[in-house]
Amino acid sequence: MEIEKTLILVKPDGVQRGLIGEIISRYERKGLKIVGLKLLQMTRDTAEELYAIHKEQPFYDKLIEFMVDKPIVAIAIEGKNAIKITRLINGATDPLESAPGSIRGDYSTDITYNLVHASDCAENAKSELAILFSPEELYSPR
Ligand code: FUP
Repeated sequence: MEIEKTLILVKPDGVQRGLIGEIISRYERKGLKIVGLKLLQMTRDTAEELYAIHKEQPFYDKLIEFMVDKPIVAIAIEGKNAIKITRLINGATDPLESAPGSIRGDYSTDITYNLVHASDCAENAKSELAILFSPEELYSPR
């Protein structure tokens, strides 16, 4: 059993469409624990840091424009195999592959405006959490 922390973002389309509660409830119902939560607007610098790995991709500029200067919700989630499980809850990136029952499968038909982000491996989860949260903003038992 692997207890992991991961970063989830409710992207601007999820906030704008009034789906924050619906989206968060899916991770909670699964039994994952919220250990950090806030609404914020990412600066261009933060978005570029988060998506640095995609810098050479043709969709990069559109992705950055979509993500900056609009409200998003950042969620730090902890639980058994949280990285893999949150990505299953989110559904596949390709809207033709995202299964009904997943967040993207139920609420999105678009590969860019796809409601949620979840870190894809332990290394990225650690660095992405550090981009969005200071250590004091994350719950840890005393
Ligand atoms: P995911 O891990 O499912 O969020 O997806 P990726 O890491 O493959 O891509 C990161 C983000 O780039 C996606 F959430 C949306 C965007 N993207 C596009 O806009 N077009 C593409 O063809 C692929 C990804």
